Amino acid sequence: MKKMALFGGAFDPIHSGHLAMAQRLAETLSLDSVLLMPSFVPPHKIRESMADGAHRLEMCRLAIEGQPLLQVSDMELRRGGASFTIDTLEELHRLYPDTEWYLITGADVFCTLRTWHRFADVARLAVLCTVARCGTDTAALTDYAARLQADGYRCYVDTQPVQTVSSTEIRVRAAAGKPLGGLVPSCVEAYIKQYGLYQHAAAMLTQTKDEQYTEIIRARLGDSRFQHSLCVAQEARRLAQKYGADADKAYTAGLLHDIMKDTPPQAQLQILQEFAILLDGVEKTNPTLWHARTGAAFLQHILGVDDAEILDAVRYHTTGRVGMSLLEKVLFVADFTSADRTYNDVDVMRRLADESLEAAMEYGVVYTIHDLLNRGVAIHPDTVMVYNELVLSGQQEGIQHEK
Ligand code: DGI
Ligand code: FE
Ligand code: FE
Repeated sequence: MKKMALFGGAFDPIHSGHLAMAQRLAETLSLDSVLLMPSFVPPHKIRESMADGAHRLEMCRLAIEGQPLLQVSDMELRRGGASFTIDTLEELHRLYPDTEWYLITGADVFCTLRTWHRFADVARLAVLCTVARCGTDTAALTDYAARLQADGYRCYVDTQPVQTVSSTEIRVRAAAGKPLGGLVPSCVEAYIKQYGLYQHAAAMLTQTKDEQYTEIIRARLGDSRFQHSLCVAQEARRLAQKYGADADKAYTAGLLHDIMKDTPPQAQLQILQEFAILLDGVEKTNPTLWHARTGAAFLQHILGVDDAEILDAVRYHTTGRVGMSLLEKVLFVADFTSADRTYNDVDVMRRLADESLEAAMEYGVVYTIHDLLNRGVAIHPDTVMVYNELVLSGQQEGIQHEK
């Protein structure tokens, strides 16, 4: 049986680190060939500084010249639309029936494999492989692999590190007109120069965290959900300024709050499992509630967001809870009053949001509970409790006013 590996990625551009990984695994696993496959990037997800598919493909072709074990495939570029790795693996299995497949990913991506669309099928169709990188944490990698193996998945980690190369650094150097000094093969360097690729990349050096998060949610969300997130971020900042919450945190929380909203339930279940998050009874029955839990976990463990207030604001943005912080309330209300919202009572809600956060919250919670009752859907206990809290404190105020 032949042994082949799929090595997918943006390859923006392909560099010496990619090539070293491919060669290393080809040798240690005695592969017959490694297929480099540049990914299609949908138009609304393209960064300004990104090279288009034809260029990324051509650079891969140039880079593998004279290397018989490496091949390039334009399968995903030709397919168009964002491809899931599982679709590609299934097609490869059809095209090359008597082949044992390996899947090569970078070390950082390897540690997110369980969150991939139809991960169990991916792992069934390919042995999951990666190579450690100089200066990164090999223990984390081997731990992750050990847990995959304990669950019966086939994987392979080459712990002898290869050179760490950053595509970002290459793009930034290209933008500054600096030599790429061996980070890419010389033919690729000449190609980048010839076509003037990455001319806008210098801006990325000064990219703020929020700009990076914006790129991340742009890549993870459909267009309307992405627009919604931008609108909630702006609205959360405005409300934070009005009510004295931290406006920067509010903006960031708004950007990130729905980061998992377009992730299929199956993939969200994997995240829940991965980070040992237990759902309560109502959550179990209602997948629309999961994105708040998986979102907070993804932010904390994968994006490295360490601000507990932001994490809680995301975690409770759908159900609410008793004793919400100012930031939690701001995000909760902003999700109702953002510029993209068009439901019937949205102007009532916006007017209330300008009078009092609590009044707006109460209106929003009542609106949601009505909707859930109409649809015969269970109401999360946190939503019931925050409703009671809001109603009771409203009455308290009423009593004090009368006195
Ligand atoms: O993610 P968004 O669409 O921006 O808004 P969201 O996170 O507030 O999600 C709202 C959806 O969650 C809405 O369809 C109602 C639904 N939902 C289901 N069960 C509950 C619930 N919302 C609350 N607050 N409480 C529930 O028990
Ligand atoms: Fe949400
Ligand atoms: Fe939302």
